[in-house]
Amino acid sequence: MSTRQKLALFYRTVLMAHTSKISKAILTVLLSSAVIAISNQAFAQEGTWATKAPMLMARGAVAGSIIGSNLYVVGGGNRGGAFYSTLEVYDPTTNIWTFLAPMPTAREAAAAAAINGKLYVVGGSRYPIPLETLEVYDPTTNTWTSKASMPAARSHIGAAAINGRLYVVGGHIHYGPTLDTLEVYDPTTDTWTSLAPMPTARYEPAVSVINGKLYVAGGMSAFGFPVDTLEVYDPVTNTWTIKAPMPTARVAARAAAINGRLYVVGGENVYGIPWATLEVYDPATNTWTSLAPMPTARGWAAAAAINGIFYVAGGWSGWRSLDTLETFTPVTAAPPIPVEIDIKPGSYPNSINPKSKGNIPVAILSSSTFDAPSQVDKTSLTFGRTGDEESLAFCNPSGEDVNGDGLLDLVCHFETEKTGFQHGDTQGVLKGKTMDGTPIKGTDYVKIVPK
Ligand SMILES: [Ca+2]
Ligand SMILES: [Ca+2]
Repeated sequence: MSTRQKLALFYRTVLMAHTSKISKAILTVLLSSAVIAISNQAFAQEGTWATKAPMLMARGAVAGSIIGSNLYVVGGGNRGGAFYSTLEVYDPTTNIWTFLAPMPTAREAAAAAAINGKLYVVGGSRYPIPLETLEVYDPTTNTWTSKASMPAARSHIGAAAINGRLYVVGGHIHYGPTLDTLEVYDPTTDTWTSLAPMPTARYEPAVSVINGKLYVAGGMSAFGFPVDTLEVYDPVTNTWTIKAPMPTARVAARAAAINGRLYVVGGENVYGIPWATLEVYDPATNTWTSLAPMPTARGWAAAAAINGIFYVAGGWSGWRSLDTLETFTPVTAAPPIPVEIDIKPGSYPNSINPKSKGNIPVAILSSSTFDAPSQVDKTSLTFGRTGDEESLAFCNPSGEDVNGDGLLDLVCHFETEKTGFQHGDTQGVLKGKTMDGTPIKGTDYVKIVPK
């Protein structure tokens, strides 16, 4: 028996659990240990979870996407073999769900994305039959239309829209192969095209788009294990890049992009135990951070971001189908307040010899609305060629008016050797925070000597 078959057997066991009090007790113990493991870890909060109105119908393996500022959730099933055609929409401004025209083909484990105000629902499964079906919902008419089918049927896929085209990745065929397939659908020609296959074949990945690139995280590998893999596809070059793996390997997690970062939530481990885990990936640093866990551990949900808020609807927790809607609102870092600085106050052109053993004085100038000596957190200051250099030596204890405008300015000194200046640099950058934590940033001209 293959690992996947064993896993399928495990799911069947889970499905039967509601008929067996003993199995249910065992599963409850497993779930409790998972919860304890989570609560023992430390998390950076960096945002808050809230519970919203539940869906009108509980379901997992459900697909979802955003049109306008509303969340559309479609299809899905329970773990007892039912498939649904149900479409419902959530309006965040009213916290109300509404049923809409059902999808022509009832199915679970499909994927959905929005293009030009329409909802595209592709693939999926009527267990054990995978589907190539593509159906499109138009909210303006509350009607469905069938479009060109995928070249081959597959379920448990990921999908996302980039530049008006629908990208569909991975998936599998029940009792058949796990797929690395990437195909794109063009609504303007109603045609499908095959693209570079994903490096790691997998099904039920978490998928989203950042800066026109397709991010694919986690999923179930061809070997029947959840993976932590993050791979990114660039449609411009038709190439894949492997990025830093997620801290938590998982299948049937869900992703959304907020402020250029990839949030991945929930999913299941190899035993089908649901995760509450929320992790965020920053493409700028290629690093992952663990955030506050979701209130309800689950996989197989529908998820999307609306106006910077991550919505997670429905899903499965063990054998149970959920109608739960929970939202995560990240704390967004405030943009830095620009401050005026004078490197080497009173002198110009601010010549700096990077080999000097001395310090560079930098004045942070006050204005009518900003009192630098009292408002700047002196311990927070960094200065150099990027502004992130930890080069602070000391700040003068009392303010001094370096530009003669009658307002006392703050003068601090930075160790030249730690500022990182190089020949050719023309600006110095100072960063820091105010006493209440608001970031500040200032720049001034520098001339690096000798030439
Ligand atoms: Ca100067
Ligand atoms: Ca001044």
